[in-house]
Amino acid sequence: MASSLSRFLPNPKSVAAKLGVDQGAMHLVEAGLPQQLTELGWKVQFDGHLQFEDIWTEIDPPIGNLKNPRSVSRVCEHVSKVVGEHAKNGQLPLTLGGDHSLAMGSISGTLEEYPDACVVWVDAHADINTAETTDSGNIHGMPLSFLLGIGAKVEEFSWVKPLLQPHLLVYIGLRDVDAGERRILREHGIKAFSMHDVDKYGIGPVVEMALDHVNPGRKRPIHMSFDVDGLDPSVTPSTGTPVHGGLTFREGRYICEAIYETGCLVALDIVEINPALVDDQAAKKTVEVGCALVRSALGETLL
Ligand code: B3U
Ligand code: MN
Ligand code: MN
Repeated sequence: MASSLSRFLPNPKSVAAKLGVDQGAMHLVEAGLPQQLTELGWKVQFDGHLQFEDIWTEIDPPIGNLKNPRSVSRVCEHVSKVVGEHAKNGQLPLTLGGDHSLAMGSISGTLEEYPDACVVWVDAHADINTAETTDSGNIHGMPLSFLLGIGAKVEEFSWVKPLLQPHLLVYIGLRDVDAGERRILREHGIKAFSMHDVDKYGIGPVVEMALDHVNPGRKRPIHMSFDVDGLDPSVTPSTGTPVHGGLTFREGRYICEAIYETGCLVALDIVEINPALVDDQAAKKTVEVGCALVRSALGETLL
């Protein structure tokens, strides 16, 4: 097996409004993730801690109400090139966040190499606001609208090719979706399995239905983008925008195991771990859960 471990670590002036999320990746690596993957049989190529000091700019006034637009755009463009390069080499890029804006880069990189790839997005949030609908101006609440080409064009992000088709995106775990986002999901017929669906059907059938929607023959490459706030805050407390009523630890791992079992996974993101939040014990727990999710997605089995 060949794999690559790509890391995303922006300048301490993080792309997220809450400082500290840039440290998530560092903590996952220091907790031993590369060794854990080596033990699973992966040949891990670690790209090192990408700091983006030369890319991040202190003077970055909002465009509309988008925060840090130039810095985020440049960092994501860089991530897209790194991920695209690894994908081209037949490696499986694992991108560790950092906040979820980075998926704009990682998914762009995946789609360059695998234009027919589908996206499984695990999250409490839909991250599909546009420049017009966003209230917060946080770009981590918007990456999917750029990838889908929905909403007003923002010149700064013109490098993002709208290569993702709405029927190739599916969500699992949603429970905090803005009114404008609901409208977008409805208008574009985007399939979403909320926590209501997980409660109603159980996680096994939900993953099956999600895959039947985006990948009926299980032949398409899969990019899974996993926001740890998809899990319940009791499981992953150290994250910027926790929302009660999320996935259990087992449900989260089950999703990862089931995606691995398809044999279609070509790229993975784990994002939004912020070790600066809550306390050290919470951070340790969240990082351990993050490592476990990655191991499950990359082939760790229970028996
Ligand atoms: N939808 C809100 C909240 C949010 C989205 N993603 C996160 N928070 N992490 C927004 O800001 O767009
Ligand atoms: Mn997210
Ligand atoms: Mn989220």
